[in-house]
Amino acid sequence: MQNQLDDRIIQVLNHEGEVAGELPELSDDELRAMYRWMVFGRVFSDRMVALQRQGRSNTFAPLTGQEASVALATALQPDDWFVGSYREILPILAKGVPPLAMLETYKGYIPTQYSREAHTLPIQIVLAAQMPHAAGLAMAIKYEGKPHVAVGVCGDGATSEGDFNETLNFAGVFKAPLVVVVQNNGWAISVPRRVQTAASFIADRGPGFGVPSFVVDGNDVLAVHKVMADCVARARAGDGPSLVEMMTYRMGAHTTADDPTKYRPEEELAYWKPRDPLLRMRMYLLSKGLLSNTEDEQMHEAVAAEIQTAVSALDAMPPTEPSRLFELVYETPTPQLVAQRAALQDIGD
Ligand SMILES: Cc1ncc(C[n+]2csc(CCOP(=O)(O)OP(=O)(O)O)c2C)c(N)n1
Ligand SMILES: [Mg+2]
Repeated sequence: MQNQLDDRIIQVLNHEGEVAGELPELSDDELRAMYRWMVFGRVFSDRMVALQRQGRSNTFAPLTGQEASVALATALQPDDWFVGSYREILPILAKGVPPLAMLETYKGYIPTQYSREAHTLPIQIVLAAQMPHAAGLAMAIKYEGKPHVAVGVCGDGATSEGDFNETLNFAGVFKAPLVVVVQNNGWAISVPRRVQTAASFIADRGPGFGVPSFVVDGNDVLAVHKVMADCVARARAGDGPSLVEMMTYRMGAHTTADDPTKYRPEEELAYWKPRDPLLRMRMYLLSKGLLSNTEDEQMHEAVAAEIQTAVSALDAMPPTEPSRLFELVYETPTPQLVAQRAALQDIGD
């Protein structure tokens, strides 16, 4: 049974970084760029956790272990849309949102302008609420007859929300040019994946909605890119949506406000540590002669310096005006919002 399940998981690189499947079409430079983004994600996430601990950032959701998620964006063109949650900041950065704009989010600013330019939406915190937005973007693309696609991403826990299932149903019926992706990282805060569905895979939802589905090794960046490239090509050709389940693991805490040692068995982390997506891609690049240990070190240093530049710019920005909270949803605020804004003003006075 276990083997049958494993057989369904699409892999390009095995855990040792050896080629175990069909390689996607990527140039040496593209492969190196992909790895650099993964390094960027690891360093950025660690830096954000440190900033939060120093009181320089709001709550942050680390992405350590989920760096292969960058490949959710690498098969996209600039005019394709990418929509995700707090866990998808790496593909959002790769889609073109500048690091400083991303940092601003964690200081209370909402970088709407950068998001629009990069064809992304600001990160979603309300679970699965981004999925109907992604379907809406896909339908807008379809109505306008444009050759673009939308990608909507959520976590395993979010698949229990109506929004997720309604998105799949709607996209299937109307053949939306949409790729629905689930980053199954094993946990929804302290709730394990097995409590979300009795099915072997979340991807099993797809056939029930008439949507083709794929299960991919979510720690294998090349496999994720390959599956995404195929699904994006199908959506672009007018053949409708697909569902992709990435089997991955959240190696850190849910957020900086969480302590996973309270609910997660240590053996689980021990199992996943050698399956670290960064390690696998590094081993592959080293074996192909596309990276040396020195180049790897230099890359880490360059990435840290780039992030430091953005952090310094962030530190120079004033704290956000709390009342901005009321500005971005309605053009004309509702009476409730007017009252709440006044109440906030009273607290401030
Ligand atoms: C509608 C809604 N319900 C509950 C929450 C609180 N909450 C925030 S993250 C989270 C767990 C999400 O797990 P998952 O979808 O697997 O994503 P992950 O955090 O693992 O990436 C919960 C319950 C929320 N943000 N939105
Ligand atoms: Mg999860």
